[in-house]
Amino acid sequence: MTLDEAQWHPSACILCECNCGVEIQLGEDGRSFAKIRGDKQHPASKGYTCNKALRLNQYQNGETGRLTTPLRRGADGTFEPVDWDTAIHEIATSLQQIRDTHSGESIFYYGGGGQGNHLGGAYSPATMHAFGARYRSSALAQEKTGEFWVSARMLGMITRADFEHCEVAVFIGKNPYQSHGFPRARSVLKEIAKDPQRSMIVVDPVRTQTAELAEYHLQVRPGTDLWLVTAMAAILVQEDLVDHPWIEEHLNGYQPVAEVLRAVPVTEYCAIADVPEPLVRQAVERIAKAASVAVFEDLGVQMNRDSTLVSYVEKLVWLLTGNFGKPGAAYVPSGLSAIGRDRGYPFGEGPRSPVVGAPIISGLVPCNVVADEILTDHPARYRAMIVESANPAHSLAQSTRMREALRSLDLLVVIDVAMTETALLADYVLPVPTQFEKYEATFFTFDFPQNIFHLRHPVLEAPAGLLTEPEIHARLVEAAGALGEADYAPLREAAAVSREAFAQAFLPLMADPGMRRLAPVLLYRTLGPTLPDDASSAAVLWAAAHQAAMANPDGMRNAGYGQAPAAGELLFDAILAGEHGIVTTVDDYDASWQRLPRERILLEVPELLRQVAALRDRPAPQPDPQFPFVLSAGERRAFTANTIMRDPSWRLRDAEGRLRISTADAESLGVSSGDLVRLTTRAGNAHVAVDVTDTMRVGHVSLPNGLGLTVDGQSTGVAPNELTLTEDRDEWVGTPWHKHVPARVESLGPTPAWLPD
Ligand SMILES: Nc1nc2c(c(=O)[nH]1)N[C@H]1C(S)=C(S)[C@@H](COP(=O)(O)OP(=O)(O)OC[C@H]3O[C@@H](n4cnc5c(=O)[nH]c(N)nc54)[C@H](O)[C@@H]3O)O[C@H]1N2
Ligand SMILES: Nc1nc2c(c(=O)[nH]1)N[C@H]1C(S)=C(S)[C@@H](COP(=O)(O)OP(=O)(O)OC[C@H]3O[C@@H](n4cnc5c(=O)[nH]c(N)nc54)[C@H](O)[C@@H]3O)O[C@H]1N2
Ligand code: SF4
Ligand SMILES: [Mo]
Repeated sequence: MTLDEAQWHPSACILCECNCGVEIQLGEDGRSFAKIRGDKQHPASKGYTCNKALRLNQYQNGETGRLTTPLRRGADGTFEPVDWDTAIHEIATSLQQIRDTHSGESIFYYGGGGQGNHLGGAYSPATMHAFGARYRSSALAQEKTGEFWVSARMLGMITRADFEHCEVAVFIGKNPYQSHGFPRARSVLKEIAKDPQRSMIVVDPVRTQTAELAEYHLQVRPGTDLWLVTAMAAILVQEDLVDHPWIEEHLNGYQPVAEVLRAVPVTEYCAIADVPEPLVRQAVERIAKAASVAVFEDLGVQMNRDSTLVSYVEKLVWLLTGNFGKPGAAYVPSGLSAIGRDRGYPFGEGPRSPVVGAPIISGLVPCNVVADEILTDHPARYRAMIVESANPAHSLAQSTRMREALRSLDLLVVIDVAMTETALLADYVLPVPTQFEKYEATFFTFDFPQNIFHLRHPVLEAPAGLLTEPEIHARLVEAAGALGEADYAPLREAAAVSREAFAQAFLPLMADPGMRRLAPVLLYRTLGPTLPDDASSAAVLWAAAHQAAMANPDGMRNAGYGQAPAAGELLFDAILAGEHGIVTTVDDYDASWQRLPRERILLEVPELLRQVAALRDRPAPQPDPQFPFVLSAGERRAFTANTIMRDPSWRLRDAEGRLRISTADAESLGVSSGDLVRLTTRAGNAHVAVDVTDTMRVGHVSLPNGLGLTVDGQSTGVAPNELTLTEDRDEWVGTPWHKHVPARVESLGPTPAWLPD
């Protein structure tokens, strides 16, 4: 058989949240990825991939520091291999001791999935419950929690927007040409750019590839988006460009909001943001006259000063113009999980972290307080941590402090494929198969009007000696004595009879809240073994499918699944069989309205509106003479993928991750592309080669994210969080200011060192 005739295995790219469908052909060794192509049968990506997917072999087979056996830290501080039974037994014993001596609440869970793998994390509530753990977090609590909270306050649900069908696309601190965030992003951007009827507005200090395609590039001064976006909302009100009938019909709180916006000095705010006022006005008028507007705010503002306030005012812009619940506008996605759902307590109310008292949004403790929650003698401090599929020693602010916190724990357990920066600090490292060696899926399915789900089947066999995440969770839960044969036997019997019998045996158990938390493992051990092709890991999706059928009856009926409860069963079977991904819901545009918990959307969030009003009295931000540059620490580029891709040879360009700097700044420093500079922040310093470009504003420099990984003792590039501080965070929800780090840049090149005065 030649390679061309070899089998194409459907799977997905795991490097960003889009999870484009791919097909993979294995080489003759049966393990290397010989060829990768976009999967035309995938219902969202439809054959699309970006450049990053084509070299996924580097994740599967590259120099990654792949783990092959469970490891335990020995008395001398080095790792020693241990067998699984020993590892699970010792971890469970240690967690029980911590629970019994202190409280289960001192056991903290972090992670649960990167960009491609959420299936394992879906089992984590069972482990947390088995050991009495209560607090958790993930990367979402350093990016999206501000937006989640604002959405909860205003709409009661999260929203996404329909870029495929919009007349005007607006990107605020978002570079979808590189970072994607919606299906087939580059194609959609190019379609908008070349259509004379449609427009793109980009708010970004950098002339990104997205900005290059835009009709309006508002090249904002870094960190002043609040002034700019407030001016935009104000122009709508002051020029009476708002959609009055729609507001009357759907919104509450227009009057107080309009009053604040009427008082905004637009000229002054545009000057602070350093964007020409006529350009701002043109962009706003374009939004107002469009039949539909889709807006995406992302890390450029969410990891920046005033992020929560910007999220709020950004939503005012599209709500005042009626851009919700219609083609090309914002929508509420269906989905198999509750990612981002928050109760939206008024500020100061609602759950809080035990030591710092930081607000917990969508169930997540702010990432920037995790170290503070550990490095203290407070009795409620976290003493043990389970890290699954995340790399907080690298990805959270102020790595030096995070490492200190992780080292000071009584117990750190890391579940990963590779010896990561976090795993290096662990007491136990538990190795798992890669995302191509097991069933996997994500819950990042936010498409509309047609939503999808993709359960990926294994492409190759896992090496011996590894356990999947669901198996690890099941063993930990059993070692804790929370579940056992007595719980499984009746369900297994029922499962042997029929799914219906299983449902009848299972559902009554769910009346008990503890059992509900343990349900994933219960399903894995009982329904799991009855699933075809060793798909036990997918068992948790059975419950998710039934819940989805109840939550989205119309969308599921339109997608051909009929009515609950049969619809849930049909959906689950379709998920199991649908190797290329399947359509889960086909919504009417009205579905967004039906998904809102309240009939009307609230424009007024009093505590936030007060701060918008108070902006008039706030002085314009001034650079610190000690740190005259603003560093964006962690930009998405053509070859970055968080820390998922550890093999540096994956990067065909920008291998060492250069510091981008404007032509004018490079001239005054006397440096050219490739020269080394010393980059200093309040947290630390690094030596890095510069890339001189006229896409950057004067005074702004940027570093890529995900570099500075250590593989086999070798490190490439700068780890961004060696340069950030945990205290630099949002006043409301604690999200970091990674895109706005005051910095100093000094030449180390052949020319004399330049020092600021
Ligand atoms: N290639 C690639 N794609 C990815 C990822 C990856 O690692 N690599 N990661 C994925 C993940 S986890 C996420 S969360 C998304 C993030 O996706 P994005 O948010 O699009 O990514 P970033 O490049 O971090 O930041 C976006 C933009 O913010 C701009 N910015 C910096 N400062 C400011 C400011 O003061 N104001 C404004 N308005 N903008 C500013 C930057 O110039 C940049 O263009 O990307 C996903 N996609
Ligand atoms: N300064 C700065 N910091 C940032 C950002 C920034 O822009 N600037 N961006 C932030 C953002 S938006 C994000 S999303 C985070 C991302 O940071 P994290 O959430 O910490 O996650 P990743 O870097 O995606 O790392 C995923 C981990 O999963 C492991 N892995 C891969 N496959 C599997 C698997 O099948 N099973 C298991 N168990 N593990 C697996 C990888 O080896 C890796 O260790 O970084 C954040 N940190
Ligand atoms: S990195 Fe590219 S190919 Fe991979 S999922 Fe994202 S957009 Fe698709
Ligand atoms: Mo992210």
